[in-house]
Amino acid sequence: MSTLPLIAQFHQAGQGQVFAHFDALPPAGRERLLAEAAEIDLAEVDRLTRTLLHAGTAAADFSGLQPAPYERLPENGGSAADWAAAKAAGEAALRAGRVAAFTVAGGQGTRLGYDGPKGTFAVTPLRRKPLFQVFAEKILAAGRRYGRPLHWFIMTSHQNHAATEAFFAEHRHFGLDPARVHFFRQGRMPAVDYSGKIMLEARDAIALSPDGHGGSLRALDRSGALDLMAREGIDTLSYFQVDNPLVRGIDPAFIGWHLQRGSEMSSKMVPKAYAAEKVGHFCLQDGRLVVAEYSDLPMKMQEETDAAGHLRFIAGSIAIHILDREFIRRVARGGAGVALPFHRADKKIPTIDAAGQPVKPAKANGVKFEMFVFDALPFARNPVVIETRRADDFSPVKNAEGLDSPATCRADQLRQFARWLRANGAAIPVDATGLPAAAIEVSPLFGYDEDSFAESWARLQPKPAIADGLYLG
Ligand code: UD2
Repeated sequence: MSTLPLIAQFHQAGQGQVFAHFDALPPAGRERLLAEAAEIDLAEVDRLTRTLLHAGTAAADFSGLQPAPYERLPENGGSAADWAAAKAAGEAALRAGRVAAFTVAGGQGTRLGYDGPKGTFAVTPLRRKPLFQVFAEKILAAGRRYGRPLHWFIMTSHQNHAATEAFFAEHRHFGLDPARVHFFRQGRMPAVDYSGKIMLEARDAIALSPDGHGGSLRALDRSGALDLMAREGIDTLSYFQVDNPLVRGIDPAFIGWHLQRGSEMSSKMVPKAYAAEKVGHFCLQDGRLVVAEYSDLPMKMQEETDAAGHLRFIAGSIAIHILDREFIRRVARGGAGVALPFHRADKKIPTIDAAGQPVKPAKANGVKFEMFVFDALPFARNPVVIETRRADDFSPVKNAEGLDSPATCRADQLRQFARWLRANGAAIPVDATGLPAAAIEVSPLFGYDEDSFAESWARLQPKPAIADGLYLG
């Protein structure tokens, strides 16, 4: 760490342009700029500029890439006994209070065109519950079921942190104990132009943006979340994204597979629906588990099929993981070659010209740097990938219309509720895709997976008629 004053450090690193307008700023503007500059690790920016910017965008090396093995569901040839043992082990861990939930909610929701933290987006078919409420109720219900209320960590961004906290306060944390809901901000990285200069967004503001969901590992460490987990006897963190209300956020079988194998990081896969589906691929490279993103893996490889005509790289990553607490700490601190790599994204970055006037670029004018959480997998001991049913775990809200939109997610929720009802003997007509005609909704507090649903349904007397507008709460 240099002992030079901050501004001098920027000059020395060739980044003096950050302070070009400093002398003309009012005190509040100076303070803001200095605070933002203090967040920046100049050595890291220099390293990224040399490796990711000036070295160009060399295509990733996919030689020797093999499809990763995974634990198949019993219905697809996996061992029912192994799955039952995993579930029992996961339930024991939940009863022992070893598990916490973790949601990454720092993204901007740009594609959805929704203004506000994405977790506040209304998503359920009848009650229009926001995403955060769906997760909160699942966590509350799982805590009651296993007799140990769960802690829930939520990673926000600088942009949506205050709004997220206010939303929870306004809704009384959806019934959760506020002392067990923990918000923390993810880190930020400066954007650089094509000559490696840190960009300004305004005369008193650096162009900073979230450091990617991979930044969650550092943020968990920095925020004290890992220490809190250690104090509470929690060693297992269940990670999911804010955009996916179908997720089994607390899944005993998944937790059990992870713990029984002594895994440091485990993941769920779904068989890809079609070659061009936009998910990462679980692969083996030099014997290590890696995820090759859809934007990186050449389409020819994505289209390869095996002798039976199935996609060869079939294992799609749906961004659901379990992480070991001390593994997070190790990766966050970046010891002995285990640091997460950064990825570059070329973007149109609003900035200012030499006179301090705003510039709205028409094409990409710089680069942002992001980390991805799945890049931790190659460092993990004994990583496990398990198969899950898409219908039970994955229906994200990403786009305003079409694929992965509020409409497709609503239909998938309705199908899930209808499946649970039918499996327990309720007569509810559905179409060929399993979609019921009636608008129904099951509160996670009534049932958040098939087991908890079956228990509540068995207790329910008299059974309600299935009609439009039925809410089981
Ligand atoms: C991600 C995965 C993709 C697939 C898909 C499943 C990447 C690069 N790709 O695609 O392989 O698994 O999800 O839905 O991850 N987030 C933050 N901070 C950030 C950036 C993102 O918290 O700086 C959160 C964001 O709030 C969201 C999640 O990470 O919950 C995913 O972000 P995304 O929408 O950028 O990922 P996507 O859809 O490109």
